[in-house]
Amino acid sequence: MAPQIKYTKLFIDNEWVDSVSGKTFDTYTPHTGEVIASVAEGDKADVDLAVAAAKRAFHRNSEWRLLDASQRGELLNKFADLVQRDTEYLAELESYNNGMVMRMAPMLINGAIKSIRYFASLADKIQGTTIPSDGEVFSYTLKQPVGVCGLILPWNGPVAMYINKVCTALAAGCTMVVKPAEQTPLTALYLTALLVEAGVPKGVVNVINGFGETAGVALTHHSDVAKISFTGSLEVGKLIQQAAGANNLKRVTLELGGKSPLVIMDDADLALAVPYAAMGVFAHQGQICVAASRLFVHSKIYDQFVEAAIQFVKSYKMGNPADPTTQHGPQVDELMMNKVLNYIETGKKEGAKLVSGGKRVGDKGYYIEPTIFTNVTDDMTIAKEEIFGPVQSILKFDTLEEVIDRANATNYGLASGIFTTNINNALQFSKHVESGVCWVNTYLNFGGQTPFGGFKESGIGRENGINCVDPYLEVKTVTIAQPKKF
Ligand code: TXE
Repeated sequence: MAPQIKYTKLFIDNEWVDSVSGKTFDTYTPHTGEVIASVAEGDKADVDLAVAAAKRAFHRNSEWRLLDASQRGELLNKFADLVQRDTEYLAELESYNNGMVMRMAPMLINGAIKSIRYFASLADKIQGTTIPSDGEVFSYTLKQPVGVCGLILPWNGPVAMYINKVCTALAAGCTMVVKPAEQTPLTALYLTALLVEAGVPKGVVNVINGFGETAGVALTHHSDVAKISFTGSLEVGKLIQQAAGANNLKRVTLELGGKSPLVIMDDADLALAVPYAAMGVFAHQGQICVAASRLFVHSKIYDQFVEAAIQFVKSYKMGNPADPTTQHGPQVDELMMNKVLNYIETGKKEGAKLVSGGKRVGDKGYYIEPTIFTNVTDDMTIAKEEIFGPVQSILKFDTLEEVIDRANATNYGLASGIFTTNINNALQFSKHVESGVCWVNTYLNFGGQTPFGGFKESGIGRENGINCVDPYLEVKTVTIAQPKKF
């Protein structure tokens, strides 16, 4: 049975409201392509109201600013309890609106709950330093919340992305306007209702559903927004950086795409490497920023690996993401499905060898078979551009030196991985690979405790980890004269 949809409006100053224009837009389920709800569509006028509410909530005498830091932590822990209480519903709603398979959605939400508790634990550990300045003075630093934040979310992991950004900003003491992706607004709205239930004060968290070109642009150009945290495409990341430069020099955190290399050495344990390589690129139908979309396999084991990879993917069960036995669901929407199918056609035209999958399945919903290309070379489009779909491109290499250079020959630098039983290979690769995350004999291993973000054009800044609140803080140095004699 489809999950009940409870919230479809905008959320401003702790009220569920229609948009100023009265406009709405439809949201769909990727399983069938059918409309499942009509959602209030915010644009500049609504963003202005939401930013004004967030600004009031940031005033030094507001309820929020007067909370103890430890009370912010308590609020987040209460929120974690509520997300835990409603995990099943949230997972079903995520799956319904986004197409994430039910084998995965509750797992991700459980991970996100741990992250909330981790961020909660940081709220009262935001500390400055005392500084031995020269002269008769005493200096110390204060770390203070940056102000109103604009949090722009992608559609590929709506619950996890909301939790990451909102809870980090709350731990830091900021107020915020959230813009969920237009494809997947529903779980963000429900999570906001849970924050209200947990007791978040008025105006601290506001949510504006809407499109990037209208609501997103209004937020990134707003002079009362002190910071933007964005996860999405490289193209939009660059626009956000430009918008920040064009007006008030907002602080910007960007988590963008990737073309992540996964290397399988000839000494790798293939019983481990084959399933991890498949999961690395097929999990969530390839719609993950760290997808292992360039799979480099050593020439000595190339044929054996390819054969095992083809056999492995045959066992994948495709179908309705709501069925808990389904491993492979639909792409998020028609646009993304067609984009991926185009990449598959380009791969064939440019001479890669299609050895598995490659086709759309059915004519309802947005299903694409898990697809494997062999004989892929570095100059091919499918080896260079982010596909964001279930396409495994297998390339051949001969030496570690060579594969490190080839792995780094990209403008992206988000994730990487190596499977090897030789510690020196692992150490050399992890030292020289240009990526924000490097996995050795594992892949897609995340946690609130480990920093996450990209080198090069994969982004700016890090989320998660002990310093995750820093991008939401300003450092203030206070220097006080100390009289010599008294
Ligand atoms: O992303 P967009 P799209 C990559 C992936 C995918 C491609 C396009 O390769 O194929 O991006 O996906 C908002 N100002 N990733 O089109 O447009 C938008 O409303 C302000 C990687 O969905 O970047 C949404 O909320 N905001 C990725 C969010 O930005 C704007 C996750 C992301 O949308 C805006 C998703 C603008 N001008 C896609 N334009 C990852 N890193 O995980 C759009 N938005």
